[in-house]
Amino acid sequence: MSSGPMTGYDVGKQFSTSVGHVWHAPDSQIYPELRKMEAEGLLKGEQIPWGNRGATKTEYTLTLAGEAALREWQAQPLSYVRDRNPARLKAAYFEWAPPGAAAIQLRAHAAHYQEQKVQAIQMIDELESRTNSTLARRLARFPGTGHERIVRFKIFAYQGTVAHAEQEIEWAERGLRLLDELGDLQQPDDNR
Ligand code: VNL
Repeated sequence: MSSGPMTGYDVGKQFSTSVGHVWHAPDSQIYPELRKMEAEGLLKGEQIPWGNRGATKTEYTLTLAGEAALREWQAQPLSYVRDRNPARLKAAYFEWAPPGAAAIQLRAHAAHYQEQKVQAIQMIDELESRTNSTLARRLARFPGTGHERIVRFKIFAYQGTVAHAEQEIEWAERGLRLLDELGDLQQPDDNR
């Protein structure tokens, strides 16, 4: 919305090619959230023509109160939650893994983050070249003097994603070396 007026449909489309890479939200959440934000005065909904049969759709625009809420959000410290990491939890109990299962997990883990890394690098390219459509829309609404920082902050966010993905790949590889060292076949001693 801070990149310009949008319908719920546009939000879903833009999301999937921009901020959705760092903040996943299901499509089903979009329309109720837009209505809630309108009720809170953060967005203004307007009926605009849709097709040529007199139908309309709701287009939302960020209000001044909505902009104030964005600044307020940036001024607040993040609250951190304690870790709940399924991959780490599972790894901690690999002694219960059937033969080969731990290695399969770790290879899948590395593959997942390899794909995430590729996508983040691709997004960094789109941002650097300013070809990403959400970014292009956003830049068109701000004077050129502000463009550099808008782009740099978005690239900065994805650099975090790349670094994290690399870290996860290294961790999975470390685990595979460990399994190799341990023979991968160790079953838990059944001392009952
Ligand atoms: C934007 C564009 C944001 C592309 C993105 O992710 C992105 C934007 C934070 O202009 O809001 O990947």
